[in-house]
Amino acid sequence: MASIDYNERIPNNVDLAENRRLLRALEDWQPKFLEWWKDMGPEGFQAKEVYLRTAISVDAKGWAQFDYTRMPEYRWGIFLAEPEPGRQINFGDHQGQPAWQEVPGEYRGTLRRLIVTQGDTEPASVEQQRHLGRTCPSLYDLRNLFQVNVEEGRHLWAMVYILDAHFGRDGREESEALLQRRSGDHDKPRILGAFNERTPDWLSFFMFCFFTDRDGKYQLASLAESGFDPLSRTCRFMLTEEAHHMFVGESGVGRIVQRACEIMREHKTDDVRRHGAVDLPTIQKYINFHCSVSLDLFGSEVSTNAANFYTMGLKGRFEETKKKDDHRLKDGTYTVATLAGDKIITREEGALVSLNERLRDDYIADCQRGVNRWNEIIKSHGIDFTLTLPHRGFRRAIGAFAEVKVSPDGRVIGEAEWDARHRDWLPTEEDQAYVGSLMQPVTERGRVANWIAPPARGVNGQAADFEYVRLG
Ligand code: BYC
Repeated sequence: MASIDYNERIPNNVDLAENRRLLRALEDWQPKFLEWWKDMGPEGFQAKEVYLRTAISVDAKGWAQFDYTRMPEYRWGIFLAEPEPGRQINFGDHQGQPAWQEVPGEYRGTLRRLIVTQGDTEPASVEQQRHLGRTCPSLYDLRNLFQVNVEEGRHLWAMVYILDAHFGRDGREESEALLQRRSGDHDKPRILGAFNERTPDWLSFFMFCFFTDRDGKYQLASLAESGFDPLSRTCRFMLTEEAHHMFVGESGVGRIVQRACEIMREHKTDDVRRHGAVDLPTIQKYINFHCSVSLDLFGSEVSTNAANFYTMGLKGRFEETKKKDDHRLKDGTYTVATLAGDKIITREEGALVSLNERLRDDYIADCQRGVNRWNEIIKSHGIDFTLTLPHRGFRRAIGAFAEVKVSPDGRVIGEAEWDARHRDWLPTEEDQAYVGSLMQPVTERGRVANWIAPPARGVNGQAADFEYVRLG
């Protein structure tokens, strides 16, 4: 295994020292990245020491080293999963050919666009979360936020490495542009819709980690199947980090659910707001919002772009190599939800053009497993309430359902019903103001805000009252 050369400014396992041209490009980009991090990264905590996990190698032992670090000094490195000897392209028109080690010329533009779209989400999420440190519910949560942030920063490095190493001058221009777009900016927005939304409070943050980072998992898993080997290896290593982000989301929402249930039981009331917790119907509204925003990230149900990415061998299916079919999909069909007048029906579409919907199906099933675990918490308190995912057509801005209004239970409805009911389905200004009012920072060691249960265990085996961030 190639070890990481810490004498270099950029830790890596890609033999950077041997490639002076690439090293220079990245060393030129690094100060711009740090400037962006200072401007748009976590506000107010740049000089504090944080108990962070840093990857120092890609093997099981070395990728998770814990120590105190100031975020601007975090060692954002470039790590690719180990090469698979003799790896082939496993799907599409080039199936059976050796995996590409260099960009296939005819697909250069398409591949670059996929990588830029993926790369753009990483700094966007850091921008969206930059104010949250000020209102953390505990030092444990503050540390987890920063861990997520530095790793999104590393994922940006991962994509910039691919652009700089394999796309020459236009790659370097795209790397610069990734630092210039801004989440929510009117003139220079981030590329995908969800990454221009606000993340104003910690309930939104946990929902984002649960729903939006999970889109990341499925998109990265599809890119990990790519016939372009450097992209595949980069994404495989990114996925190891992504798992922690979804843990932060699922356990964060789970702890808020738990606190609501404890207060319901203790005070024999549904009105937990009076006791400073978040009520289950409000949590449901946040689920509806974040799930629908994230469903849009999979693109249209029927997409020739998706078919082309697959046929070209650039982006596979989730767990492509485990599937038992011809991996070309020219003849197969897939069941896709669509509109027929004011009814939602399913229809057989070509398997190739349905790849976005297939990935969305995998994603929804995974989300449902997490929601089931939240419902277990509710059930264990003897409370009769079930959290649900909204119907896939609810509040969509991309794809077949973008033109109509759909209720969370999957009925196409008119404007009048939407106007009358949407306040029951989505966070209202009052809901947001209430959740916002709970966001008072708790930074004493071992203490946790009243609206969220303490974590089940500490980070890396540390105690609950461990000093996860040194604020002194
Ligand atoms: N917003 O054929 P269509 C993550 C555009 S998250 C705005 O339906 P396609 C992370 C589309 O570009 C994972 N525009 O879609 C999570 C196209 O434009 P053109 C990010 C959208 O191309 C948390 C047109 O509509 N990774 O890592 O099959 C924290 C028709 O498109 C949207 C990726 O996304 C949208 N939501 O699929 C940190 C993977 N959806 O061609 C990180 C790379 C579609 O008409 N990207 N459009 O100009 C892709 O695979 C594809 O670009 C998409 C879209 C799946 C996103």
